[in-house]
Amino acid sequence: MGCEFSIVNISSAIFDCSAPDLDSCPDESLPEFAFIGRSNVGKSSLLNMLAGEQGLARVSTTPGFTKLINIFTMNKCWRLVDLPGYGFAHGARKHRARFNETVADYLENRPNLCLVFALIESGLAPQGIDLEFVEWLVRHAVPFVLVFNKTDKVSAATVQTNIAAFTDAISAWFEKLPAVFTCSAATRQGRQELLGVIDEEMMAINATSIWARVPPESSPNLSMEARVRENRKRRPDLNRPW
Ligand SMILES: Nc1nc2c(ncn2[C@@H]2O[C@H](COP(=O)(O)OP(=O)(O)OP(=O)(O)O)[C@@H](O)[C@H]2O)c(=O)[nH]1
Ligand SMILES: [Mg+2]
Repeated sequence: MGCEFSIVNISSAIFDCSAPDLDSCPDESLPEFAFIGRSNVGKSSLLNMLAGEQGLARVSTTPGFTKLINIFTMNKCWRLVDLPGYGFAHGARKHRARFNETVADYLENRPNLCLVFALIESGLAPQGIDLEFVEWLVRHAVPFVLVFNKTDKVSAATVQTNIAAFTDAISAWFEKLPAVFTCSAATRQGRQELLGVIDEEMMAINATSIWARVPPESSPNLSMEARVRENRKRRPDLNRPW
């Protein structure tokens, strides 16, 4: 089906569905890469930038715009998932909505979730809610990389200062820090690097039947869900080599 080859060039990007909850998500046959971060941080814009298609995921200046789990299939063999952001809510529901339960359910229980891109606004000093969310990812053993975005809005020196402060604040939770990327949907900075991460994960998943030491004759039948699970089991410490 072509999935064994490099996926850095995206030749098809298709909207699959908007799911209100985990049960409504499509079948688990394809590996998924999800975007998460505070409302308005730029998740939908980054998805469009990676897919190379403006308007694929809806972008808005209004925080809290993405309210559903929006799923897109790339090259017919892997998916990008645009999740609702955290940290925004109207009026009385303010406290409840700090972290969306649907998102938590997806992140904890989606068996074909490969990797999360945790977006952090690069122009800001570490925010409590982002640190809290990263801690949640660590506690729930969700594999993730940090993506400091909107780098076009501030100087390179400010970006580096904020990244250093953020990684310093979370360093006690890791033996080795998660990989850090910088990007901008406006300048397309970071596109090749993030697609490279996806490429590596896809290659690892395709090789998982070898790691799982299943008899060769049964490996073609190993479900995608099982492959993703094996891949995650194999690197449970988040010490990823990217
Ligand atoms: N300058 C700049 N603006 C950006 C960038 N990425 C996104 N934006 C802007 O930030 C705003 C929010 O972008 P979205 O992509 O909708 O953010 P989101 O995280 O999906 O927001 P929610 O769905 O509300 O959680 C929009 O006005 C975008 O145009 C970027 O890299 N640079
Ligand atoms: Mg959005």
